[in-house]
Amino acid sequence: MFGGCYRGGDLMAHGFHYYGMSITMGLLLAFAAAAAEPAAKARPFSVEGMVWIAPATFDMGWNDGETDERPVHKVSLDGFWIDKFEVTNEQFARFVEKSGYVTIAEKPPDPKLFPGVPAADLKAGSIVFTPPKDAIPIAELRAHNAFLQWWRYVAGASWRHPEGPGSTLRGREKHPVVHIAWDDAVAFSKWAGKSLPTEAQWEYAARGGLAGKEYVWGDQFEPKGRPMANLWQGQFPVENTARDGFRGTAPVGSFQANGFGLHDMAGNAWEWCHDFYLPNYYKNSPAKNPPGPDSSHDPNEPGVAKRVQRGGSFLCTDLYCGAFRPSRRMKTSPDTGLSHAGFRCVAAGFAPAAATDPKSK
Ligand SMILES: [Ca+2]
Ligand SMILES: [Cu+2]
Repeated sequence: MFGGCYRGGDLMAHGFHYYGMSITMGLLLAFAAAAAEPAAKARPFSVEGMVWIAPATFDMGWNDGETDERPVHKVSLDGFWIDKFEVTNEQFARFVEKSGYVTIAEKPPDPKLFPGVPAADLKAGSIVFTPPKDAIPIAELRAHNAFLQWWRYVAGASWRHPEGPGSTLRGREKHPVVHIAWDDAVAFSKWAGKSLPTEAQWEYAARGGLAGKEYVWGDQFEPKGRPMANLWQGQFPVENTARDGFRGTAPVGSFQANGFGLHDMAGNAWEWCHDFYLPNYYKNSPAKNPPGPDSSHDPNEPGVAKRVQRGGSFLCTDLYCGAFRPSRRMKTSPDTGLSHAGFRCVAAGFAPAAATDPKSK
């Protein structure tokens, strides 16, 4: 069913996403689907730190990728603003300070959703990448539930404590905030007067003005042997050589921007999109400003509505997942936080020239 493997690999490095977050969460004794916080009051957004993306038509998708990246199809977008960087810890901290928002990972799971689990075991927490001691043969990386060997539910882990209690954000103020569930990202975006990008907006922005390129920087994975994004080098999941300079998240903007001036559209942290996940959406998605489907379906985990994540993370390798290609789609249940997942925002508005001249249309 997943024959559309990229470079003979598949999502084995990230079977976690592959098999579905909620299964994983059950297996890891994870947290409940806490209700979303009431939306914080919206306010006008600031274009500071944002880039204007002019209206355009582009080819969305990738015919050599996974099945759900096909077919390549024309999409037209209105202009929009998008954050140059992934939302950072210091930006998220400011939001929390002003709004009093509490993320899903910081709340204990609802016992009603975990009837068989002793109340004492239902501790607030999140899912942390925890490399195993011993190497995993590549064939086993592909095995069902192999990801349980490198993901762990850690009580007390949250955006404030990315590796669990005892870990802090000291020195990571400008790293992307992680352990952010979709609902958390939406709450931040509303507070900031923004929203989450649609898949189409995200992909067009990621391509940076290039057409038909495999990567956000061009055709070559590592031009002149130089890592172009914060990814994973070495034998996943035990050997992390950090040849790109970073073992975990990197300060946003540590790597060269794409053609639109956007940083980390590949690697560093996964980024939530607005859209529900539907594998065959491209077959009949609207040609103009596709808003995403009305509902979700993941054949791997029917019955769990999922949202899309894009861009890959510091755990992605070229050998296994290829998730840092701009067309690559990931799906995750919206209540799930992970130590490699954050977001960035978009906003509707006017082109910069129009914005500064009220007389122009
Ligand atoms: Ca790295
Ligand atoms: Cu990956």
